[in-house]
Amino acid sequence: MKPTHIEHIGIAVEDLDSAIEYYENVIGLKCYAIEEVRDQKVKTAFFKVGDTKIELLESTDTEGPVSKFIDKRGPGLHHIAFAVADVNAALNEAQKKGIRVIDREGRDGAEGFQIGFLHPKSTMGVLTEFCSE
Ligand code: CMX
Repeated sequence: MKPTHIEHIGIAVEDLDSAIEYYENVIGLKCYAIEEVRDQKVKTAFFKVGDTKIELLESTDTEGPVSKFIDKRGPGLHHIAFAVADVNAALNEAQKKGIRVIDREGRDGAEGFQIGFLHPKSTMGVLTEFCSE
């Protein structure tokens, strides 16, 4: 597994509209897509910065991972996502190296990507995602 770049940085927010306003008016980025990802119980907003994206995450369900995260830790940096050629191979390889995976194989994420997560307790506190097109 060799990631090509940081595909996106996920940021948990309480209110998508006001977060979009901040990234547009203060940081100067343009939101180019808003998408609900039912499987992940989130509504997302995307901004491009070079090869990397900022993904804002607003929870759509009080039992969803982002809602739980905000309840426990407050809004803020949620995860880092590495672009890889094959998400299943990357998850497999991490697992073989003794890393605890959340997903054994890729699932559907935003923008048509296949995504899979490594558990933050196994990755020095950083929820880590692999994604492939
Ligand atoms: N980053 C770092 N640590 C995190 C974390 C995060 N994003 N989310 C939870 N944790 C911590 C918790 O605070 C907890 O730590 P403590 O025990 O020290 O308090 C620990 O991880 C484990 O928590 P848990 O109770 O076992 O599990 P949770 O129910 O909180 O779930 C997690 C945590 C990571 C397994 C779950 O959020 C998950 O499966 N995430 C993957 C899916 C996801 O996050 N989807 C949203 C984004 C989707 C997208 O990008 O489209």
